[in-house]
Amino acid sequence: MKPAKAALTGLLAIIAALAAGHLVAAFVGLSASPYLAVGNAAIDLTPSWLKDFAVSTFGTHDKLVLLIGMAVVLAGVGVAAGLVSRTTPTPGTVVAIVLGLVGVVAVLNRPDAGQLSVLAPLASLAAGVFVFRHLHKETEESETRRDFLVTAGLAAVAGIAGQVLGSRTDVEGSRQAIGELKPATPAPEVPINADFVGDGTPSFITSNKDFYRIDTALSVPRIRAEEWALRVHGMVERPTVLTFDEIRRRDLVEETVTLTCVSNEVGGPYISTAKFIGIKIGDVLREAGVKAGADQLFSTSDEGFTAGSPLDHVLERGLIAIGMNGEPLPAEHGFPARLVVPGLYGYVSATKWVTDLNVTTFAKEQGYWIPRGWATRAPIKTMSRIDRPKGLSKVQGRTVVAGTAWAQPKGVAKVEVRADGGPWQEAELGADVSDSTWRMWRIELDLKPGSHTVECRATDKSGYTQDQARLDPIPDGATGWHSISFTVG
Ligand SMILES: Nc1nc2c(c(=O)[nH]1)N[C@H]1C(S)=C(S)[C@@H](COP(=O)(O)O)O[C@H]1N2
Ligand SMILES: [Mo]
Repeated sequence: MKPAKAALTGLLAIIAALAAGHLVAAFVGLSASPYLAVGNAAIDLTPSWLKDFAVSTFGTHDKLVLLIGMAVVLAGVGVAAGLVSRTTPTPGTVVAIVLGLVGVVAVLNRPDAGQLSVLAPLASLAAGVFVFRHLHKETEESETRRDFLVTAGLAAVAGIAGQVLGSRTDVEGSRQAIGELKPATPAPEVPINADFVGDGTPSFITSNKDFYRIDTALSVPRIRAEEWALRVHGMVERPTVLTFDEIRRRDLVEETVTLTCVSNEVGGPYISTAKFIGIKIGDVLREAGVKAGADQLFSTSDEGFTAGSPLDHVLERGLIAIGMNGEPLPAEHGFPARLVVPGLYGYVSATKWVTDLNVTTFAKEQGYWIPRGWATRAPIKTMSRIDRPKGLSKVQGRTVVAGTAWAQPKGVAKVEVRADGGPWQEAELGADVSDSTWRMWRIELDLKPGSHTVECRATDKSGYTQDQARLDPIPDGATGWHSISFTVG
């Protein structure tokens, strides 16, 4: 086969593969497009120095530069695959399969990928192999030219159709169009002595990427901000509907809040803290005029999850959040909007992808988890957790015990630690950021070589000390003192 034809065969196979995947992705979520998924994977895998370089060199065009760079590399691979397949189509076929599998892996690793998303890279794999082998056949020059033109035309149509259809549900595009969210009232700076990361506590603010995640949805709901609206109705004088733009045009507040999951075991990981940006639910409900007798705010999400919160608590503290740590909410954390209510476990308050607020009574409506055995009312329990030493670890030298404690919305007043059932000793506390957040602590213990067990307990600002009795998370949250056993070497 002539080199020019061989090169073009490889190039067209690549283009057809990408276009086919992009088209299928339009139906299963554009983030499943192998081209975009590989790009996103590249972004996630990029070391931060290179990311910083890219941003400082290309600014907000850094993503475009990446996509163009990928296109150039892929074109090169296609041409090379064609050229090494001049006598037999086998090498090019192998390249098409390998690239297809890279797409499969990239798509399966997307956090927002739905169950069907693997269909998109599989379509790419099939299209790549088929087109390559079809064009590779020795045919008359005129027939070759026709086949090449038809392939290029079909690929262009598929790619453009995928982009147009897919962007209807392109959440990332919608998120990015929102740009920076500037709160009129920013949260106070978190002081550097709020955590003891060096001693093993989590960082005070959890990054969006590391924020714990709990939801019942099989795939992340994909809602564009432009198409989203929040209905406010029920026992109110003036039912209303709020759009995303109406919310963001209001004076936005920013609050640092620790979210906590009721299903957290003693010592468990389902707790994280972010700076949430939004508006007060209380303002919205007071404008709507709450009628006498209502005692529950019943919130419903786009995909059907529901939560019922005590109305008085929500009027005082609840937020309709549209931002998290300076960005629009990530899709997994409820984009375009969610509820955040300091002091209540997530399952009775923190509805993500929220679309409906019904002011009602507890007698009338039950949230998603209530018929499944969980309590109707679930204020967060005063708790503490040891983060270091790790269980069964070996500690050399002095023993620093460090962890976190929480009692939203009361706030943490004291954390005590004891070793081997001895006397309680008061730990040093991190800066008191807010009663709606966790509080880090640390203490140095003088322990002899050998095995030891340490326990911790928190006291909140109401003077209540957390319960020793070990209770399971169901129905309204675990209790008990966290304990860790380790060896001093
Ligand atoms: N739509 C929806 N919202 C939801 C849930 C859910 O399953 N679906 N889970 C709730 C629970 S149990 C918790 S603990 C918090 C967790 O929020 P996160 O995933 O942003 O950490 O969201 C709450 N909001
Ligand atoms: Mo939860």
